[in-house]
Amino acid sequence: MAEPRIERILGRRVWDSRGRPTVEAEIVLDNGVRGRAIAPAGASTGTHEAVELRDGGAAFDGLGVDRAVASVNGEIAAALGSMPIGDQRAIDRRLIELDGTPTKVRLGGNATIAVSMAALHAAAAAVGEPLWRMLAEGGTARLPMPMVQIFGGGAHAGRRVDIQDFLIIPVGATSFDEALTMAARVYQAAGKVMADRGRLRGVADEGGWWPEFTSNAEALDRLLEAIERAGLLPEDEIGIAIDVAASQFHGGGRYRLAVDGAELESEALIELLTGWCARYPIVSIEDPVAEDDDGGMTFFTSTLGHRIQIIGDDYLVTSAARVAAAAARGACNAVLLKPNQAGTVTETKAALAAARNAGWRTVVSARSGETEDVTIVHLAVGWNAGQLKVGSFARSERMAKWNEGLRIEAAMGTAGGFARWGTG
Ligand code: 2PG
Ligand code: MG
Repeated sequence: MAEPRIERILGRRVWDSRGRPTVEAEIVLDNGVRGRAIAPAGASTGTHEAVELRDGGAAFDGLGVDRAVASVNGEIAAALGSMPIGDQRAIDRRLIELDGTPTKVRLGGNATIAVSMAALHAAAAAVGEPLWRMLAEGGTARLPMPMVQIFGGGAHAGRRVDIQDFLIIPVGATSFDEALTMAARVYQAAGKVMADRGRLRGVADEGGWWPEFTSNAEALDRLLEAIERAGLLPEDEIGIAIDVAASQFHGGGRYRLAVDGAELESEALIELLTGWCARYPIVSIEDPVAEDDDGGMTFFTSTLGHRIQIIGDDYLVTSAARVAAAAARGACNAVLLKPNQAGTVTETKAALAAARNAGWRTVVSARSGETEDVTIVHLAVGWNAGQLKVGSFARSERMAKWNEGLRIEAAMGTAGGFARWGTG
């Protein structure tokens, strides 16, 4: 039987978890099989990442996606029409060439990633396999260790505190299901910790509790309290992770921690974070310094890289070239993989390969603006990425991902594996 080919590509405007417009792409093959995906959207975006094409103007505060949807229905549909669905690399190459810019500013990274991921879904549906299994290509597929936000912050919580994410990693878990159960306990306990202090004010963008704190460090104190209140052991069962997202409070060579009333140079910020690592069971820090602070990132990694995971997000923007360059200068030991930062699935996979090449760990991640789309869970499992970060343990755009992981774990049965902490 002839290989199925792309017959139609449909772009449409749908809405994300912040009630903002985003792009959905649907691919219809000539045998009637379909694949669909939705682009997510960041709030703390890196300067070097693929551009979300937005319309500007008055409507939706300039965040309309009519131009990106038009890219899908127009140029992209015409260029990809009749391509065989089985060759993702060729499809992504055509998208990259068609756009012709380093950051996909012409067609829109939101248009290209929606189409690229829709193609993956169509390809899996065409061979009748779950996406994760197709992506594993017969190799090892494992459920990832979850990284779960408990308190929001930074750009996801009106900058109520400066640090963006206060998260936990259930390092003692031996299965995905057990890891989520532990995360659920800490999440609920954290809510009680806030309620007891009369500080429960709802949740931030990714479902983490609103950070009603008097300092950044207080968030860590309350997180530790929540872990203990949940009846779990800090360090042995639950590790703490933070996403500093330092670019967000960096300017003119200084870091302004508004809630702490402090203005620090790179070295002082690193000293502060190093102090936190001594006081709290922190196992992972993301973007400890700003996206262009190469010296700071190398220094931080040389100081703490042997003890904790140091993730580059805005710093690496899911770029294989930036990962390789960072590895060469001894900056970071892990990469955050956000498909829409790269703009295609193939480029995301290349960043993962570059990280593996450097001996790094890899963390597949959602964005702060999400939807019911669960593609990233399949990427994390099928590529055996090791870790998955999708925000907190509330709001259905987050729970859709965790629940998809549970379904995959159940489908894998006894043959399934779980990326225990320390096993990459
Ligand atoms: C991050 C992400 C997800 P955003 O910084 O890691 O938490 O945030 O999607 O806003 O870039
Ligand atoms: Mg980040």
